Amino acid sequence: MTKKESLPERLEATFLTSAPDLKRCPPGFGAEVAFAGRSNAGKSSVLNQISGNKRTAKVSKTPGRTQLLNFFDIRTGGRIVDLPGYGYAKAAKAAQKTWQKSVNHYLSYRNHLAGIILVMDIRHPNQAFDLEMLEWSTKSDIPIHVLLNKADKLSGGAQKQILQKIRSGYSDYPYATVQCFSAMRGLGKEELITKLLDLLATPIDGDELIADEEALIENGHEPVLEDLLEDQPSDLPADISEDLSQEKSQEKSQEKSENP
Ligand SMILES: Nc1nc2c(ncn2[C@@H]2O[C@H](COP(=O)(O)OP(=O)(O)OP(=O)(O)O)[C@@H](O)[C@H]2O)c(=O)[nH]1
Ligand SMILES: [Mg+2]
Repeated sequence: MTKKESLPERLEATFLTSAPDLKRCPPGFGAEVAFAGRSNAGKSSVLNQISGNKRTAKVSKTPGRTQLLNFFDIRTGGRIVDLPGYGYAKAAKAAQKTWQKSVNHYLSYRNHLAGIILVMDIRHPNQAFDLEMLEWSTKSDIPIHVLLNKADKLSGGAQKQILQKIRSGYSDYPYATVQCFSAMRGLGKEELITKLLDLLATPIDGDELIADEEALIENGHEPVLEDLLEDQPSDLPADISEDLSQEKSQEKSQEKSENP
């Protein structure tokens, strides 16, 4: 995608299926790009912004909304997989373990994984889970693109400052690219769509889903990401702190199924 005029304004995305674990993921078909990140960072909102449809994925003010691996077909080719978030400490431990295991196994063993969009809240970047993802993707040669989401919460100057700081701190992660984004306002959309089209066009070697994850684990293929169940956000710098309770007070009730 070199010519700006040929860049689509949105990537049409159609919900395909939800899977509770790797075994129940659909057979792979083309490249998959996973949206990963802490709970409430805005993964599902990012997908809705780039698909131009607020209803593509379910969004909630309550962290922990996405609890299944949600697959979306992209009309121009490939799939996006909206993953459950990490680090929502208030969720029942057993439930957290179940869905975080499913994320770990998906990332560790899914053949079709071509890249990761790592969504962070720009006000709480580089949490333990984020750094682990960056390290793992670097070791595994999986391209990773970091979105500093909710940029609308900060001034343009503060956005630039944080972007620069994060970029210059990633010298150990040569595959990582970083941008500011706002799922609410669409800021950074062209850059993200360009990146996604590139990743979604990745040729995939070998086709089938690795069906037997247990066998892989027994053979010594440990999942790459481990327990980060209580990865709490660090304190906000005073100049960009804000009342997070406002987000909670706007909470709307959500339907039980994650997607229609
Ligand atoms: N101001 C602002 N709010 C955002 C933005 N992106 C997401 N949000 C809000 O953040 C909250 C969480 O968004 P989700 O998209 O559900 O987050 P998620 O990462 O999918 O969360 P889980 O499914 O729990 O992992 C919602 O209240 C969104 O409206 C953004 O760019 N700006
Ligand atoms: Mg979500």
